[in-house]
Order: sequence, then C-alpha cells, then structure tokens
Amino acid sequence: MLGEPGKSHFQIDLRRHLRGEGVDDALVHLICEIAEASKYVINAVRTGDLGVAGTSNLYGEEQLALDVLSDRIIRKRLIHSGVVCNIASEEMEEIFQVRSNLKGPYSVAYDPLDGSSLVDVNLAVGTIVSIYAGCDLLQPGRRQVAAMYILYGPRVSLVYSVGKGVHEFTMNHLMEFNLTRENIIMQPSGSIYSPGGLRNKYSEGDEKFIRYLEAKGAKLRYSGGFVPDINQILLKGKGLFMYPALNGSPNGKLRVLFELNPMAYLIENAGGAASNGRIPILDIVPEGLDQRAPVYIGCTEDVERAVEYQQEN
Ligand code: AFP
Repeated sequence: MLGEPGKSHFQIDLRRHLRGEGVDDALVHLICEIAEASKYVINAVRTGDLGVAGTSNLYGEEQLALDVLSDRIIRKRLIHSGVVCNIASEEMEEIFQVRSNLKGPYSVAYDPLDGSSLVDVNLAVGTIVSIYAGCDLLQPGRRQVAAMYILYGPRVSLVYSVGKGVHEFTMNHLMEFNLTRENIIMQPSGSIYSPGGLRNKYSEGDEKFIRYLEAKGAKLRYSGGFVPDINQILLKGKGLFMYPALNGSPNGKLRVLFELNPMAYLIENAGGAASNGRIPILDIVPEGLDQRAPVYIGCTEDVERAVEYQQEN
C-alpha cells in the first residue's frame, strides 16, 4: 500500500511518476537532473571538505566549502539541462543568465545546501528548489510550476509537487529515487511546533501564540534545519514551523525566493498553509533576491491562529 515507506510491492521511480502526472518532458528532465545532481551533493556532504571556502554570499555569511561545492554542482546541471534560462542561488549575488538558452522554458531559484552549518555536527540538511515557467524569477510564489526539496538525513528523500499533490521518494542502495508516499495530506491542526530564532526577541503576540500551542499540548521539535523541520511537519501531517519577526529583525531570517516560496508551495499543495503573519507567503511579490519574511507554515488552523495573534497584538 503506497503511503507506507518501504511497503510498496512495486517500485515507481521519479521519472515514471512525473510522466504519470502528465508533466511535460522539459520539466521531467529538469526535475530528474536536479535529482541526479543531488547524488553528487550527497557525496560532498558525506565525505567533502568541511573547511571554509573563504568567499561570502550576499548576506555576508562566510561560505562553507560545502555551500560553494553544492552550489556549483547544481548550477552546472541546470546550465547544461538545456531547459533553464535564469538561475538564482542563495549562494550567488545575482541572477545567472544561461546564454545558450535565453527562452527557458524554465527558471530556477534554489538553496543548494540549506543548514550547511549543521553538517559539522552531523545533523540533517537539504537542497530546496523553486521552478517557474519562463525567465522571470521575481514572480509571486503562487506562480511556481513546481517545487521540491532533497533531504540528506539518515535516508535521502526527495519531495516534489507540480500542483497535483505532494509526493515523497526515497533513495535506494542503487541511488535511485523510488516512490514511498503519494498525495501527502496534512491534518487541520498540529501536535508539534518549531519556533525559530531567539525567543527573547519574540513579540508579545508570538509569545502568546507559543503559550497557546503549549496549552494544547504541542511538543517542541526544532533541529535548526529548515528542510528536516518542515519534512517532519509535512510527513507527520500535524505541526507548525515559525520563524517570526524578531526585535531588530522585522523580516525574520528566512528567504522568500529560496526557502519560503518552495516550502509554502509544497505545504499548501498538501492542504496546509503558510503566512507572513498578514498575507499568504505565496502572494508576496518579491522585490529582490535577498528578500526575507516572517513565516508561520504548517497546519491551516495553527497558521490561522498565529495570524490572529499577530492581528490582536
Ligand atoms: P543556514 O543555511 O545559514 O545554515 O541557515 C539555515 C536556516 O536558514 C534554516 O535552515 C533554519 O530554519 C534557520 O536558518 C535556523 O535559524 P536559527 O539558527 O536562527 O534558528
């Protein structure tokens, strides 16, 4: 029975599933190329140099060698895919235009190794990908045609949606991604919460929201990695991740293009919600590559409550 990891009596690989969903050949190729690139990222994570690369990204954060290496691996695949015109990476200062392919049909924004600072303490990290039709990467997230992430944890899993349900694939011993959960659906209310950032910088409204979650018996689950934290909420189908506005950081920490839009697309397609405390994440019109926003993402009732606490305070 699909939906039980490892219980399916026949294996459906990623390419076959995408074709079964009626995805066009160019997008099938693009998603499979990204899945292929992840195998080299896995090798870098498992065995690569954890040293510092000496360069820094546009946020001024020192880039670990793994950030730089993962970014290069994925970008190279995208450039040679033949179906991508513009590329934005969390590790690049500006959009990269693929000269040999000025018409698309697709553009990609990605975070090559989100949470890379967790690798040297052996915690799970991931690649997050957002795909648009055409060459404009500053569209609202609701215009995405696909989103996916690859989670490098005890197992390597890949979750994608093209707007027709959310599906999980798990990598086998041959490094093939096979379907392990299909049409993942979230519950309306959750039992875990992931509160990012410094609690002593939370607003009164967010503190009250945390107390509301604790009063209903929600358990705190926070790894510091956006991909594993969201993956847990998505697969358990009951929880909320938040990285709110903090005193001194009114836009929180997470990036709209590279982290929030793809995850909001996946969570909404699984029946959940994602808000910046006022409007849905997917309705934000990005003004720049480095735009950040506060985020409440997960079960619809929990997100609605978070927004109410924002409005009341
Ligand atoms: P890095 O990619 O810079 O390591 O940041 C990871 C991240 O953006 C996201 O994966 C986490 O949810 C968030 O940071 C954790 O931030 P705090 O450590 O401030 O809670």
